[in-house]
Amino acid sequence: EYVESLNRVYEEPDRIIDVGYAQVGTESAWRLANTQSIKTAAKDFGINLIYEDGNQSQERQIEALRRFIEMEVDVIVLSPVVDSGWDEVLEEAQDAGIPVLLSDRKVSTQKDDMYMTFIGADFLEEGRRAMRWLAGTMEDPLEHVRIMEIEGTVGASPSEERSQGFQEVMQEYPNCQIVYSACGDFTYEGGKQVVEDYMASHKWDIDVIFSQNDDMALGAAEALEAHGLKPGVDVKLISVDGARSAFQALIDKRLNCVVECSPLLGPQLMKAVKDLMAGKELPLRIITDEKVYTQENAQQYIRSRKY
Ligand code: GYE
Repeated sequence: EYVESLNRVYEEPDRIIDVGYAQVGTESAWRLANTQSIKTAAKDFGINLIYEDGNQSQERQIEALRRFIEMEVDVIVLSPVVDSGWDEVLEEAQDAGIPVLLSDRKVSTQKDDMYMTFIGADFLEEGRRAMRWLAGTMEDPLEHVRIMEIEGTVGASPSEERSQGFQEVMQEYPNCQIVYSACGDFTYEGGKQVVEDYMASHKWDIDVIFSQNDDMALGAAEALEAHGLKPGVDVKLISVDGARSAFQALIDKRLNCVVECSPLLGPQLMKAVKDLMAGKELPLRIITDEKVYTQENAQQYIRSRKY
């Protein structure tokens, strides 16, 4: 279906490739680093990037995709804010012969040939890693652990899969229980609000907070401190992403564990665009390499952090 757009490039091999890129928004440190990585890589690869910020709204992202189709870009890159509801517009892109690549987050569609590849992290594994770390810190395996989960955007693949992975491992520890779960929308303010809301109607009885990103974890830490609790000591805090601010929080002992999720997808993404336009076959899934960081090793790694 994308032969038409490929032909345009084959006929003029020196022509610059136009990529329409629909980003989620500016909700987190991760996202800002992700945008930067993609913009820089586009320049390095000599690709013309048409950037659209979705401001965390699917509607805005769909409008952006329709503009890209209208402009007849060569390739569309989508980081979908939520995973469902894309069938119609992806069908339109397919009908126009424009290939779509997914960056960072996934979509769930009726048909499975609606995109060329998905470049991003293994969110399920990130969730499992978070719970495995917690299990490794429990001195008494029968110790009762009350967990608060601060979830990212509702319906986004990282939120759903981090939860799922965490719970999958948690099942092996019947003494561990998620007693409260609420959405913080991947923002600092959102994380803070979840803790504030809980405080407003409960006596504090949480041992561990599993926050699905750094910004929400740091917001939660601020809220705990405002109520005289010490994050990292009175409440264990686990986070995902690995932004520099989270490394600093590990060093300051306000955070206990960070499961890495790299936003530096730009080079892989632009390489995929080039390969696609050169008629090469793309793997259906490109996964990034990630680690787990703690108070013990944060100091050693903080200087080499790129985001
Ligand atoms: O963890 C969060 C961001 O989709 C993996 O989105 C990404 C997530 C990331 O807002 O910080």
